[in-house]
Amino acid sequence: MSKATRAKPDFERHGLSNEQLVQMLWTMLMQRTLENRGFQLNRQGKIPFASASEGHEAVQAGAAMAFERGKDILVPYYRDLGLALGIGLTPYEVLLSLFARADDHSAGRQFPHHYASRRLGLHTISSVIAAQMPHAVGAAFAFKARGEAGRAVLTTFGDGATSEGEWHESLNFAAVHKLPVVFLCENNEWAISTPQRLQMAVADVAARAEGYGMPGESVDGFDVLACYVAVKRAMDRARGGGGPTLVEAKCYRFLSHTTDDDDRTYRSREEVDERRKDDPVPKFERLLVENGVLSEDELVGVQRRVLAAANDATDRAETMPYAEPSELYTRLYEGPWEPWR
Ligand SMILES: Cc1ncc(C[n+]2csc(CCOP(=O)(O)OP(=O)(O)O)c2C)c(N)n1
Ligand SMILES: [Mg+2]
Repeated sequence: MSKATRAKPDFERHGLSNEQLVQMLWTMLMQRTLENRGFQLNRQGKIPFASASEGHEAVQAGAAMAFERGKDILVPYYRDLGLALGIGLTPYEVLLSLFARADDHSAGRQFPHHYASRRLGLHTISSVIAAQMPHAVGAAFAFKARGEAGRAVLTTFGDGATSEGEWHESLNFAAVHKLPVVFLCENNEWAISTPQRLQMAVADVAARAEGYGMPGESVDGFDVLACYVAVKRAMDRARGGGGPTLVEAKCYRFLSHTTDDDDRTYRSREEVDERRKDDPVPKFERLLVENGVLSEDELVGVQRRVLAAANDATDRAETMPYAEPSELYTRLYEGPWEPWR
C-alpha cells in the first residue's frame, strides 16, 4: 500500500512533506536520547553537568522547522538542545560540548549544552536568565538598520525569565521599533523550584504581549505541529516587516532542572506522572504511524538510527583530547587581536 493511500484525510500536515515530518520526529528523538545521555554520563562521573529538556521536544522541533537556516538567527537559552539539533547542530557537536573537548566550538570553555555556531546562525548561550534577550533584539535592530529584509531573530526563554528586567525592556524596545524578532516562551510551569503561580499573577505569559503592543499567542507545547504553525506565522510576520510576536508554548519539564537538581524536594511524583501521560514524543510517533507517514517498521528504523548516531557521537567525542593550556586565549576574538597584551 502506498503512503498516500494510507494517509487519513483529516490529517492536517500544514504544508509539511513526509520528509519534514520525519525530520521533526528525528529531532525530538535525538533530543531525548542525548539529554538522557547527558544524565548518564554525569552519573558515570564523565561530565560535570547537563541540563534537562524532556517535555520540551515538541516546542523545539516545531520552532526549528520554522527557522530558515542561512537567513535567520537563533538566540536560545540553556534548555534548547532540540532547537540546536533541529537547525543543524550535529550530535557529535553536542557531545563535544558535554565532554568539553578541544574541538568544541568554545574549545571546552563554555558550560555543557551552551553551544554556538556561526555556520548555523546559532548565537552563543548565556546561563544568566534573560541576558540573551537584549542581544536578540540588538540583532533584530541590526537587520532593520541594515535594510536586511526577509530575516528574523528567534529567541527563547522560560516562564521564570519573564520576571527579569531585560525581558520587559526587550519586548518594549522591539515593539516600539517594530523589529523582526520572535519571543518564544517555553513555559514548563517551573523555574527550578518556583511554580508559575509564585512567578506571575496571570495565567498566560502571552497575555502580556498586549501591554507592549505586539500580538501574543499561547499554544499547546506538547503539539509539535501547533508549535510549528504558531512560530512559523510569527517568523513570517517578522520577516515581512510586521514586527515582533510573543509566542507561549505550554509544556512541562519531566526531569529535574539539571543534573545538579533533585525535583523531588519541591514537586510530587503524582504531578510529574500525570503530565507524562501527555508525553509529546510517543504522541507524535503515533500520529505519524496512524496517518501513514511512517509504518511501524519504519518508526523502529528511525529509533534505531537515532540511538546508533547518538552512540557513535558519544564514542567519538569521548576519545578526543582536551584543549592545551596554550590554547586558552585562542578562538576568543576574530583575527590576531589580543586585547589583554
Ligand atoms: C539572572 C539569574 N538569576 C538566577 C539564575 C539561577 N537560575 C538558573 S535557571 C533558573 C530558573 C529559570 O526558569 P525558567 O526561566 O522558567 O526556565 P526553565 O529553566 O524552567 O526552562 C534560575 C532562577 C540565573 N541563572 N540567572
Ligand atoms: Mg520554566
